[in-house]
Amino acid sequence: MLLLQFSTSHYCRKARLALGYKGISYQVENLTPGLHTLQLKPLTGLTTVPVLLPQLEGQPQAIADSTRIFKYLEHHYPQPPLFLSDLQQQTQATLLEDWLDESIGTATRFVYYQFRAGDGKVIDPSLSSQLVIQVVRWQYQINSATVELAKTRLQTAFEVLAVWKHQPYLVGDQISIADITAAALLSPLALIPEYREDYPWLFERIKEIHSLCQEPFPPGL
Ligand SMILES: N[C@@H](CCC(=O)N[C@@H](CS)C(=O)NCC(=O)O)C(=O)O
Repeated sequence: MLLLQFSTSHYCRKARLALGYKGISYQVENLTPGLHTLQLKPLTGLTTVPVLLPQLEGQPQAIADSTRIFKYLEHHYPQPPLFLSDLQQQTQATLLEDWLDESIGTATRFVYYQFRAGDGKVIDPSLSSQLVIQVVRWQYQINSATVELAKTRLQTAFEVLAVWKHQPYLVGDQISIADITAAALLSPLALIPEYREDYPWLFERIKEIHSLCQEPFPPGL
């Protein structure tokens, strides 16, 4: 099995956490941002990573999008489960996953790249790194106004995810797609000191989930 990814992408981290939790052995291929479209478009019709190539007879050639990757893995590798057996709980986990994907993963990206272009420049001040950051900021229209909106969305996320303060899992009594998605998509904030100081419980859970999924901790943790 091969995972096409960007090494720093939090959506690719999400796919790796699921693969790791299920104990599936796989290899990764790190694509070059910019050139990635040439490889992905003919394969999936999309331009985003992660893309999973099962490389198995009778199975799809390529699965694009982290949500579809979850579904593929659960179907073909049901043990240990990431979907909850209680239907109502699974619906809640699905809703959380979709909201985290569509709203919070993007908000994290905005706040993270704003930080890396400002106070966080010291993390990697090299010209090549700063160039990539500027291209991403241009690609996603990341500026002080859009970052303010993203920060407001993150505040909502901290309120919703505060469940983690009192219980190990967001829904039910076992890890689910909601926990994995939250752990991956909020992980870039670990490099931003204010968030680390204000939400220590969040980063403790992120570490726990990474350990459960045998995935190295994200930068900053
Ligand atoms: N909904 C997608 C989002 C993935 C995504 O946004 N990937 C970014 C990297 S973090 C990407 O591939 N961007 C490149 C592009 O859009 O061309 C998923 O869950 O897989």
